[in-house]
Amino acid sequence: MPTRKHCFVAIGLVLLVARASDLKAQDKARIDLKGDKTAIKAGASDTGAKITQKSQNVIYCEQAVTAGKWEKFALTFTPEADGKVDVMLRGEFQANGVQLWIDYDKLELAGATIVNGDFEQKADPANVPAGWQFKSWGKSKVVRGKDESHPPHSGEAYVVVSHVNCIWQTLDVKKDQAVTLTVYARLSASDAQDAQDAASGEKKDEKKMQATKPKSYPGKLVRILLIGNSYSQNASEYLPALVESQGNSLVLGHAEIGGCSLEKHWTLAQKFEANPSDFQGKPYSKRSLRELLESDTWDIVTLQQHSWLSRDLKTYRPFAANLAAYIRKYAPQAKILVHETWAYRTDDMGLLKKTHTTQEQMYQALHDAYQVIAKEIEADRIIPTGTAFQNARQDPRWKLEVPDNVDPSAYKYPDLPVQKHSLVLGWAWSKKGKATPQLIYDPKHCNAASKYLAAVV
Ligand SMILES: [Ca+2]
Repeated sequence: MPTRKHCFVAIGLVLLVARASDLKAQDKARIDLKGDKTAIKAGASDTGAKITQKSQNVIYCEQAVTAGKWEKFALTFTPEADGKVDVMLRGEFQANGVQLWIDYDKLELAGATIVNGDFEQKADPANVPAGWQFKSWGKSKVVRGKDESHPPHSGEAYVVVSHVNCIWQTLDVKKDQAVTLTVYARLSASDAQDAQDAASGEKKDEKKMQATKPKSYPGKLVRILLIGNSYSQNASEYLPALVESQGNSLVLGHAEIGGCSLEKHWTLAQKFEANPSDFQGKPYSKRSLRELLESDTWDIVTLQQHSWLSRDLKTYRPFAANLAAYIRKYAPQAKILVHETWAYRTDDMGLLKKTHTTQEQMYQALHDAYQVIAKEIEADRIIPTGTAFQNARQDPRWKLEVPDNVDPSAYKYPDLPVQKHSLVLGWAWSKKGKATPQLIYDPKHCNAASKYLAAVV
């Protein structure tokens, strides 16, 4: 029989659980501070914001918000040198993949100067507030007018932003001059509206996105970020022309380095996280993986292993899973696609010859590894480029014809050995870095035929 003590314990547990779920349900506004080579030190918040010093130049500040009620959000930081600090207004990115929409108004600073912190200055034609920069502007907006159900905190305008669709302004700061920021925030009505739309099954989001889609993107628009190497470059080279030929539009982002493995992509992303001003963490045209992930609302992000390593499942772990989690964190809307590489040509004198591996064995091993890893990271789909190549190669109509034991010295420019039905470059003349063309041999990278095939896949 339960004793009275048991009852108290049980009630206590119920209260604890209720409390935990209350805390979990709290929605938060989020302000990020990022010093450009300028170390900044987090100070206190007199409004109870949670302030996290992420690195010596980066501070995250989060504070609970409620719908329909403006609440003060205050924080203090101190620059350790003269320099520049970005103040970014955004919403929390919740663990369930929901990105919150937050209204902000009346941002004021002590210790530094802000432009248009009240969002009253007229926005440009795209409705971006004067003085502010933006990321993924689209559904974010300046709301102007005194709508009685959602009034501004002050003046006639406020801004609506989310985690991905955020705005920022760069401040000039002085060494040891503490900066205090105060702003008013509330859970946006547009967030509540989105939730209602989703619940009622209406596709208003889609309609809104189509309505705000710039005119320069005819037809359907797809945004793809490729995390890969020379193989993803080859495989996507003809994709823009192919998409445009159908009257549609493509935004293609490149997180690519020649010969790059999943491990290297991950290591470089970690370098950026450890120190955002470390140039090694920004290997993609001076941008980091995180900056690329956050630079657009990608529909698809692809992951690809280095071709030589692609046969070996061990080399994918744990880097494919780490990168998938990273993508889900910074591009939560994107589908993750695993982008298959392909086997080398049968006359490859490197990997195939040296490891006594046949083309079919190489294909089967890499295909199996991509399958396993796609399942492990819960990828949305595999792009079966290697399978398409292998199917084409096994078709008797497309049988490769290439002579055995080619002697390069026997060929004079522009003559080439016969290599009918090749799906890779193979023998080719190259002038790269040389005065006269040299006969080179590449059993891995695409020729025009396979670039086309890869783009179609
Ligand atoms: Ca205002």
